[in-house]
Amino acid sequence: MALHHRLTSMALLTFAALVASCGDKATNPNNNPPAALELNSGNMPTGRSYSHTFANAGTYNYFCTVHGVSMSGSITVSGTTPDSVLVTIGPGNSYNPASASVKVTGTVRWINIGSDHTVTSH
Ligand SMILES: [Cu+2]
Repeated sequence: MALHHRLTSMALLTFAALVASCGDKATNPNNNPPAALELNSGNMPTGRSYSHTFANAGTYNYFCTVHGVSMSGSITVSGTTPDSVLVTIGPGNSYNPASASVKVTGTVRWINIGSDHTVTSH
């Protein structure tokens, strides 16, 4: 009886430790799924455009997943103007302008006049 009671207590303690362990993992931000990308155009063949409206101020860096970080750009979101900005992709592996600014709640539209590219946050 005493042995059985001790084993049951050990089993319960082990179970409680496992539950606590799982709880710790669930609240560990390092194990959370990655946040959705702010910019994620997917592949853009020539002629394709992609638009994104920025809700929050900040600097948003992006690159082309086809050509790597050597093809990069950034959007600065701040202030009250302009309402929108156009970024041309190409010719060549470049965003023009590479750095652009738009107001908070403003929209950036990329239009691709080159080969396949993407607009992807990094
Ligand atoms: Cu590219």
